[in-house]
Amino acid sequence: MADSQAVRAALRAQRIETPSWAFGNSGTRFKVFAQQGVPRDAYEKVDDAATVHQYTGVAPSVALHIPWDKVDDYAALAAHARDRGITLGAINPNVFQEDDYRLGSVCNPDPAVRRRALDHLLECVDIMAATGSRDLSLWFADGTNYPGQDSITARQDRLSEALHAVYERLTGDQRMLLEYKLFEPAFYATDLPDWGTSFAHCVDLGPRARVLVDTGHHAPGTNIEFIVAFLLHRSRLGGFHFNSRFYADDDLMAGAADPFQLFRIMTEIVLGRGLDPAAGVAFMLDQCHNIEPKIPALIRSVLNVQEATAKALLVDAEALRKSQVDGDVLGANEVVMDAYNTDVRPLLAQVRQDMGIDPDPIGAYRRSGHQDRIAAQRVGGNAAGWGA
Ligand code: AOS
Ligand code: ZN
Ligand code: ZN
Ligand code: ZN
Repeated sequence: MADSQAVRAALRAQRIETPSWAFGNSGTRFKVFAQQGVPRDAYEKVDDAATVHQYTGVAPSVALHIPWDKVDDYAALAAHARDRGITLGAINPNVFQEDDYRLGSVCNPDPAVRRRALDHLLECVDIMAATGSRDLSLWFADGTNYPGQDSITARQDRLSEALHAVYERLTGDQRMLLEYKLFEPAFYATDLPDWGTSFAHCVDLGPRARVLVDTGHHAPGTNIEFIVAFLLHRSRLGGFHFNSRFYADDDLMAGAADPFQLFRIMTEIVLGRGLDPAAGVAFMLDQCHNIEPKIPALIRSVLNVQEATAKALLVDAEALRKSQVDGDVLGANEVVMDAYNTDVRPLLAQVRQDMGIDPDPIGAYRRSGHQDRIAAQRVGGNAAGWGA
C-alpha cells in the first residue's frame, strides 16, 4: 500500500484547469439551451472558475478562448483572476468560426486565409504574455470532406509552416500544445487526426511543442492510456482535455461514462511520475454542460478526476513491479484492480478537511445559495460561442 501521507500530499498538490467556455451557454448543432445565471463576460467566467476552485481547492486556473473571452485589457483580467484567488491558464485560439475558414485555416489552399489564421495565432501568443499563460492550446478544425478535395501532403506542409512560425515566437517558459482529433468537422481526412501526427509535428518543432490528449477525440476502443504512457515517457505529453464520451466528441463530464478508463489513464500518469510539476503535464477539462447546471457540473468533473487520481495513487507500485518481473499476470492485474475498487471518498474528505474546505463540495455548493444568487444577478448571459 502506498504511503498515505504521500498520497494525501499528492492529492492536495493536484491542479485541474477549468475551461472558460464550459461556464457559458452551449448546445449542439440542433439547439443551444439558455440557462439562468450564466456569465455575461470573461470577468464573470473567471468568477465562476474561482467558485469551482473555492469548493474543490484543486482548480486554481481557467483556460481562455480567444475571441470568446476577448477583453480590452488582458492584464486587467489577469489581475481580476488573482483577486479571486486563481490565475489565467491556457490560451485557446479560434481559427474555425469564420466564413474564410470553410476550406480550413492554416491548411487552407488560399495563402491569404492562411496568413489571417497565422496572424490570429500570433496575436494569441501576445495575449499569453499579458495573461502570464504558459500554454498555447492549438486545435484545428482543418481537414477535407471528400477524396481528392485537396492534397493531403500539401496540407501537411502548410500546417508545418504555420506551426513553425508560431513556435519561433514562443519565449520564456511558453509552450505549444498540439491537440488532435479523429474527425469532426472534417469527415474524410482531418489534418491532425491522431497522436502520431501531432507527435511528428512536435518532434519537428522542438521541446516546447507537446501533444495535447483530449479524451473524447479517439476512435472507439482506442487504448488512450497507451498513448499517455508513450508520450509521457518521451516528455511529449503536454496535457489533457478531460471529458467523457459515449460516441464521439461528446464533451460530457469527465469520468461520467467510463471512470475506469480515467483511472487507467491516471495510473499511467502516476507510474510515469506525470503528477510531478516538473513533468509539465497540464490537467485541463474541455467540456460543455448543455442540460445540467454548469458550476456544479464542473465541480463534479473535478471530483471525478480527483477520485481517479486518488485510486491511481493507491496502486502499490512495488507489488505491481514484483508481479510483472515474476510474470504473475493475475497478481499484477489484482494489484491494479484492488486500487480501483477502493472507495476513496473518505480519503478525499480527509484531504479537503486538511485543506480547510468542506469535505462535500457539491453539497456545500448547493447549500450556499450561490446558484440562486447568480440567477437573480445575471440577466442575459452569453452563449459560449456556439450558436451565438
Ligand atoms: C475541439 O473539438 C477541441 O476539443 C477543442 O479543444 C475545444 O473544444 C475548442 O477549442 C473549444 O475551445
Ligand atoms: Zn479539446
Ligand atoms: Zn473536442
Ligand atoms: Zn472533447
